[in-house]
Amino acid sequence: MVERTLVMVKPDAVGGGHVGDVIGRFEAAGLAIRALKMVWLDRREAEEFYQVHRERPFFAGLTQFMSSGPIVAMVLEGPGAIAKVRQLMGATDPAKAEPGTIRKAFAANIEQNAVHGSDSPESAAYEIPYFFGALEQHAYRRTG
Ligand code: 3AN
Repeated sequence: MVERTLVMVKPDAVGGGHVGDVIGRFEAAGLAIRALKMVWLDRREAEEFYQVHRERPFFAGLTQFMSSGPIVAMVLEGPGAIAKVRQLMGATDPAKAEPGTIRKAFAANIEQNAVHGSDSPESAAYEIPYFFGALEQHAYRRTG
């Protein structure tokens, strides 16, 4: 099934100069970029994005980190895009991430872990419109 998923290059990977590498991995895997922009979330915006984690012990640290610098948000599309992105990202904890994954390559720890991808169609349905309106998503034909 063709799906759309919300991906973020997190502040650690933006600061580390890995934006191009991360996006390149998704493109090389055949995913189509439907929308893309750089955003610097404020604390309240990060809290709203991660509201499902509000009760978790790491919520304060996570939202502080996610508002510490700009992120690059994008919508990626393709067959099974949600699972495909999560496979390319690797495990949440980079110490457990498979070799060859984005988090294995770039993540410092479980909190500063380089990249985000929606974990379900329900999450994608909340996360995509959080960043992008209909006019910012583009259904061109990918020829390469
Ligand atoms: P994923 O991003 O792999 O879907 P989630 O949804 O469980 O992981 O967690 C969302 C984000 O919260 C993670 N990307 C990570 O930055 C942070 N996080 C998750 N678990 C922990 C933890 N135990 N300690 C610190 N931060 C965490």
